[in-house]
Amino acid sequence: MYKLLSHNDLDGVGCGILAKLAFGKQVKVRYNSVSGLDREVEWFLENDDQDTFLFITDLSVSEDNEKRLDAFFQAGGKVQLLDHHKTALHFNNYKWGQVVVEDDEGKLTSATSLLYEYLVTHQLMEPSDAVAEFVELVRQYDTWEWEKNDNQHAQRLNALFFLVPIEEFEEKMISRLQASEHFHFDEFEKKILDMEENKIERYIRRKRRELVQTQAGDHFAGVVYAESYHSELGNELGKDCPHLDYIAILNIGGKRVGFRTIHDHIDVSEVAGQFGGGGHAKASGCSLTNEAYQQFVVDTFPLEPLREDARRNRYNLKRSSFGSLYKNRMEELFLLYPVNEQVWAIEQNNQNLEQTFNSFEDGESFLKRNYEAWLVRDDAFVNYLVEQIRKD
Ligand SMILES: [Mn+2]
Repeated sequence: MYKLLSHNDLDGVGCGILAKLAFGKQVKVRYNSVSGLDREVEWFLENDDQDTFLFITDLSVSEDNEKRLDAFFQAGGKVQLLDHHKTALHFNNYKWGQVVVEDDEGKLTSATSLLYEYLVTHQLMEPSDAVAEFVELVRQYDTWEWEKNDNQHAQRLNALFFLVPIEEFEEKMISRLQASEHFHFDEFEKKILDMEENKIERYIRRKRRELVQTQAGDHFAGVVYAESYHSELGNELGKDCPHLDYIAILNIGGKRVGFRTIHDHIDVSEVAGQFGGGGHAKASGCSLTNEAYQQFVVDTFPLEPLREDARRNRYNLKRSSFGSLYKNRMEELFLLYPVNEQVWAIEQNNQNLEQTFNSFEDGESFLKRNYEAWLVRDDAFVNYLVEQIRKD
């Protein structure tokens, strides 16, 4: 018999799917939260058949259980821990531990990709194209490589994982991977994934209209209230407002703040760290402490949302050699225009600002950080041009 204890996210469940493909009815699989694993390991050591081969994937155990598992192993027990998190590297000191963050070719790993390799090299499973494709989608999602590669299949696989109950997801994937030559979504799945994508798009558009801008320390932050779709929101709002260093997403009910950035020069784990939280460079979070509450809720509550740039213009376009026209809430007009190929300048109400910029993006960022200005619609642009002609 085999037992697999794994994480309850897509990568963890990917491991369960592989185990069931390899061992069929000979394996019992249980999915756990990060904090729930240790109890399961203790239960296994105290109650389960000691001949059972224990796999632990995508999670690592406490120090106490590390010792217990090693004692179990030394006494002839069969156990294999497979993980890809940096924080688990010390399990490589054990014969029963294998933690790989990056493979020999420098590719980031996932628990599912490590288990697949393990099962194939130990001849516990026949390799197949369909399974390899599924494993690669899970790996790309778990390592965020899908974003760089714009791998929509990986993103959709994770969306599907959240749309259906885990048991149903498992069952569907197992029968598909057994029966098909290539991994694919069926027609019904495509339909619900499309519906979900439309729903997220509408949600993000609504949230964009609620986004406020604030200065927090050295950074400019966008602040928005949202309970769901934090990654998608952080990504889309960040791309729509590249002048913001990061997006702070407030979940008041959960008393939490999430931080997301699209910029390589910003590390939002440091931002979260200032409030006692943590995470990764591109995604982090903290509890809504008094300080965080003051900074992101109290101080920003009176602010008006950031206006959106006109999207359907034909004439007043960004990076135009004639200049692009912006306006702020005080009805002041700003023309951002190229002086030559290297220099961009800004005219504020027909007066040149002192600063010049190396690129359109730098100039726009300056306008948006300092004036919260937005690209005006064509009709306002035409009025402006008419005014200019009259003056001349
Ligand atoms: Mn993982």
